[in-house]
Amino acid sequence: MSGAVPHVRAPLSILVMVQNCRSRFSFKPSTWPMGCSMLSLRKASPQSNGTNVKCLSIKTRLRHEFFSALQCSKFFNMYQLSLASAALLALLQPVSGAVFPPRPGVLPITLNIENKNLAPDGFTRSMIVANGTYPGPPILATKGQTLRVTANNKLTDGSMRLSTSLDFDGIFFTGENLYNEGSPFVTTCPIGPGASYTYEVPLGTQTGTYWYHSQLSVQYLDGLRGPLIIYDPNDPLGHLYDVDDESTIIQVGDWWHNSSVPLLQQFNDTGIIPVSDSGTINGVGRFNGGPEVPFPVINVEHGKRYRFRIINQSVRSVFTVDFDKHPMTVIAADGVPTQPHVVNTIEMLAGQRYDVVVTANQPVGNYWFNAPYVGGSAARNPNQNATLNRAVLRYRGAPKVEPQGPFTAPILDQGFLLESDLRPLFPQPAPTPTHNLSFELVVTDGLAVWHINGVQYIPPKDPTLLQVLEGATTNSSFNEHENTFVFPLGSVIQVDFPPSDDDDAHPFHLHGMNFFVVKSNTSDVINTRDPIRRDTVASGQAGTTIRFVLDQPGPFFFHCHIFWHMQAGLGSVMLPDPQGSRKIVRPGPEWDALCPAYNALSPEQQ
Ligand SMILES: [Cu+2]
Repeated sequence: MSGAVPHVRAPLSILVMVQNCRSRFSFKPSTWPMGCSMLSLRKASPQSNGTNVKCLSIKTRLRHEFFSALQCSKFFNMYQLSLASAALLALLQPVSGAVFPPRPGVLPITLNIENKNLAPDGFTRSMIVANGTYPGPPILATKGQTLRVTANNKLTDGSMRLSTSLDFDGIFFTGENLYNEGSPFVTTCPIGPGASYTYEVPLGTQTGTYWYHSQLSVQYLDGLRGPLIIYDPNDPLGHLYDVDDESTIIQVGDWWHNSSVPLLQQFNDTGIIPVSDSGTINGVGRFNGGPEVPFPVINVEHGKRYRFRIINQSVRSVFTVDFDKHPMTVIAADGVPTQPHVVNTIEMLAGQRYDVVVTANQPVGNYWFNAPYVGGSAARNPNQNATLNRAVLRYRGAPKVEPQGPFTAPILDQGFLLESDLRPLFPQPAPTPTHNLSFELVVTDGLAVWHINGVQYIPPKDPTLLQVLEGATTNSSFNEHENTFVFPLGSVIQVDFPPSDDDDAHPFHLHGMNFFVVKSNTSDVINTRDPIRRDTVASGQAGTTIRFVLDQPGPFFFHCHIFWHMQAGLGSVMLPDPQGSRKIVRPGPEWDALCPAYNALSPEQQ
């Protein structure tokens, strides 16, 4: 990559054209409003050796109304990274698939998604893993970077889905970049076996604890899940801890010995979610009667303070975590910093994350980290023993033995985290809603069928975003089962989940943004003054109310993070401003190719 770097006065409207097979840009620059920075576009020249350059033209007009003062820097980042690098450079990339060298600010990651026999809890099974490990390799980014994640689908084992798609759980997406968001049949089509896709994900100003997983069907139960951490070099809570690195990531999840395709068939046949065989902590677990797989070890040093980033990567189960004799100071929920709040025990639903600080201030020794779990009736699966899900917190200098004493179940009435007790570090009042929705979640007894207000979500063949690009504009553009709600840009949506009598609380998760938890399932208090913001919230027996601002156009998936429930119908799509989406979203040819390729696959290959 070489050539001139034309500096363009940052534009109010810009016309970008790439013509023919050579890199000819024509700009129609004018000036940025509100003093945005200069925009620089690096011109990529075609390879002089005559390699084919993709022949495409792109015409983008950016509208003035997107450049409010608040959005200025956000938009600038997005523009520079998404449009300039992703669209222009991708278009000019030789068809042979040459890889751009790493650039400052870009974090290139390759995930080879493949089948492999592993035994997380001592039982060997074929799995779906990224780069050979369960959980997948940690994606460790720094604030402001752009992830460039190339997923190479090398799946061959037909007992699991052969296609795949990655979700970057909790990461914010702009309307322009929504096509890289990875939700099958909402913003994209799955990646078929043998195919690849590169997700370009600018992280903007986001920081915190996130994760990635397959978003296709219940495929992530086969192992395709891993952490995604965005470190903040100027963390406002950085003075509270000494250690925050790969060793302080704690991933818990439920685990099955069978594969997702037969398990899903079993669910569809009976209406009963298959109960997991075990749980894992950082990919290691035990089951009744299984081998004594060594418990995972979390190493600490006396006197130091550790920022543990705890991620519930389960497909269904609720995990309740505590450290024996070590209280936890909660400092973030779902990536959003909170005012420090000391607890002993935290209940985590599927998809939720908590960052906690733990001080290694006990006598040098070994202590249990307990993570028992609940997901359905354990009596249905004799393999399951939730009390075997634990790890060893080991002080430096302690003997390499298991902690003394029995496993102790967490004491629920003492120091138990109530979500409603959390306050954001930077409080904002909840905005006033412009639209109200009420989501009543009802199961059909004996069937794997769930409804939201009587509607079972069934994904369309063409992703919502593709339909938008092809002209879908109103609620009636979508069939009932797409459960899609069109709103004007800037709408503030309030969603009420009325109290339910379900055994499971449903962890509702919104893609691409987070929401204000105005009423938590853990409290009767309505808090519009300083509610926490998160992206996955329990809706259950006490009722829950959330609000979110739809300030980016395009379809955002909103679903239960118990993927069995999502698969059975607990899904919906928030669709602000489809016309606006159509004007600004410009997926590249790699995205365009996904649906035709997927639709051409046999059902077994999908
Ligand atoms: Cu659910």
